[in-house]
Amino acid sequence: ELAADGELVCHSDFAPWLKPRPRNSHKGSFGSVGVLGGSKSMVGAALLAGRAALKLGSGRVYLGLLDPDAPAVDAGQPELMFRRAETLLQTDLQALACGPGLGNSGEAVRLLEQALKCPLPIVLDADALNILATDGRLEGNLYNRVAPVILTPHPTEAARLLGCATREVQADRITAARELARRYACHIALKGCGTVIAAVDGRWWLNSTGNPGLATAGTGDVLTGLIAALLAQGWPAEQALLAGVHLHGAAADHLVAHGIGPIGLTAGEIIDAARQVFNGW
Ligand code: NPW
Ligand code: AMP
Ligand code: MG
Repeated sequence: ELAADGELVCHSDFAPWLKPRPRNSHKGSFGSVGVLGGSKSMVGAALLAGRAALKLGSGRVYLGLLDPDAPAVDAGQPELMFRRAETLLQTDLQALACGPGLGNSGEAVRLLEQALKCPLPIVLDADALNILATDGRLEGNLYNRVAPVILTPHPTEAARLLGCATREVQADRITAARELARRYACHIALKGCGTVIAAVDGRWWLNSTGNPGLATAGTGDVLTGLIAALLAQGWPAEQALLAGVHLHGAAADHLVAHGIGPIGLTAGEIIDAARQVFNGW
């Protein structure tokens, strides 16, 4: 029932997972997301991922920030709960998002290693990918995992993971995405204009939603949070990835259709638009 090789991502790829909320549900019914990231000067990236996870329906969202001076509350989103980065992984969670603003300190490497050992579905983005690309020891943690792993590299992160140049990734994006899926035994979203999604088993898709309004700081961090929210709500990794990428682009298209962007569209605005589009699906 899923798309064959090289199909465009479409609604029917994940429609069976778009379920109405049961009347007797409660916050525990919709999973808890943990976001690991936010080192000095990049706390905003983790906040964006956490806010996106919250507004895509996670029952609870916990942030584990590495910056010791980071505030203990998000004044713009006080629903988010804060943990010390070391204690985040001891929280009862259903999905993890690692990487937004994580940095590449020794502490970041150690925490990522611990996160990969947790039996939870996990999205790795941004600096988690950069660490994976530079620290050969971590790759082994991916192969014997039972819970799924999703990598969401932009072209330069993909190039680091493949040990090649960005222009080589861009010259054949489909091959690059499929090679990443094979090498790292993960589901892949190779981001950029026309995001390519590759599943571990070799199948791949192209996403047609999105526009250059997304070419601004923080939009990738938002995508990470959207996907983590679906994972925490029990979606299978492949459908969470397809739906998250499609929704992220559709949210940007919705904003442009309403005259908000492409120029000056901000990552935070994608979050509310994604919520609106998702509730209409
Ligand atoms: P160029 O040079 O711009 O043309 P990095 P990062 C290239 C956090 N953030 N096609 C790009 O190319 C993240 O979460 C924090 C082609 C450049 O060379 C990370 O932790 C924010 N090339 C950390 O910052 C908001 C492309 O990639 C290189 C491309 C670093 O992440 C911002 C840059 O990549 C940010 O999210 C494309 N489509 N896309 C916050 N508010 O706290 C990218 N490139 O060096 O990995 O830096 O992506 O900014
Ligand atoms: P990042 O580079 O990690 O912040 O991620 C940027 C996000 O914006 C990814 O989801 C990209 O696919 C998306 N994006 C950036 N530029 C474009 C574009 N020109 N068209 C469509 N999507 C884009
Ligand atoms: Mg990014």
